[in-house]
Amino acid sequence: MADSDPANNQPAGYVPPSVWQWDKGNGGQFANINRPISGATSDKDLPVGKHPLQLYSMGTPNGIKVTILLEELLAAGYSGAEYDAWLIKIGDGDQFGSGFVSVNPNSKIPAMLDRSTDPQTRLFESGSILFYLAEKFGAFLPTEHYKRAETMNWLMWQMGSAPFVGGGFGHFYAYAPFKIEYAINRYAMETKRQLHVLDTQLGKTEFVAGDDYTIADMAIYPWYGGIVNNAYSAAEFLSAGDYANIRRWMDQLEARTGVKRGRLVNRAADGLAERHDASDFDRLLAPAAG
Ligand SMILES: N[C@@H](CCC(=O)N[C@@H](CS)C(=O)NCC(=O)O)C(=O)O
Repeated sequence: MADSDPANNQPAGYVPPSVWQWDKGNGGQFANINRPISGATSDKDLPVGKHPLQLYSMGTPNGIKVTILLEELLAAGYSGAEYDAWLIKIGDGDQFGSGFVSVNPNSKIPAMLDRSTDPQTRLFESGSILFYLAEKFGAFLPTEHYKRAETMNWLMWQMGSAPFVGGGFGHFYAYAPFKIEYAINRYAMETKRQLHVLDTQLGKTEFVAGDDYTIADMAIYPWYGGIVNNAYSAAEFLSAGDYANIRRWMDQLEARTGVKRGRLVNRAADGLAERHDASDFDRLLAPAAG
């Protein structure tokens, strides 16, 4: 551990104890659902609808990656991608119900069941879900060797990088109970570095992995497009308007029906809490009368 004068620590005088103890009341947003152990805290079955694919999720950046892909598949005519989307309220701890934990032992959305296979297939980790669906339907994942590898490069880049944006920058800038300059500077630097990586790539290619629109775009857009769209109210702080290539790519994606629909799913406040049929979107996406 780097040497430091405890007087400069935050809070002043803090010295990490030899054995860490769980302080339930740390005051940060989400403190009530964070625990140092895994597993179910209540017995609760998951609902099951009529379609083969059952999605248990919430309309966060990790959640909408999957609903964008499902809506893109449906828009492209893959009717087997019909799905029921159930809302898992992570702020209320729904991810710790026994049914959810049996699908995702990591207690995080998104999670999915494919009931068309025997035995049925459980899915967790958004990148794994995107890959599974792209393979199952043979769509949005190129088959040529180089293009497929490049798509997976960028999908894995997103899965490895975005936790620094959400769990790092977003947490310390927006959710921590007080502002820590060191932490905010560290993660703002890394978030801007990642935005620059993406902007540079999109200066060379139409979509992230090349000429084709793929699951890599669907994974990356909710996070980095989210920052440009002012997630954490941080667009100005991060000068997000400077990334013109990201903006150009976002405009292309946001014009797509699949992206428009996917962004609305499992959002109780400003979209569809649940989604069971394409007609569920009608009241939200219908042109305003008059
Ligand atoms: N690496 C996971 C991350 C999933 C994740 O962090 N989900 C968050 C919401 S975006 C969650 O469920 N949080 C609830 C909790 O931490 O208890 C993925 O990509 O699926």
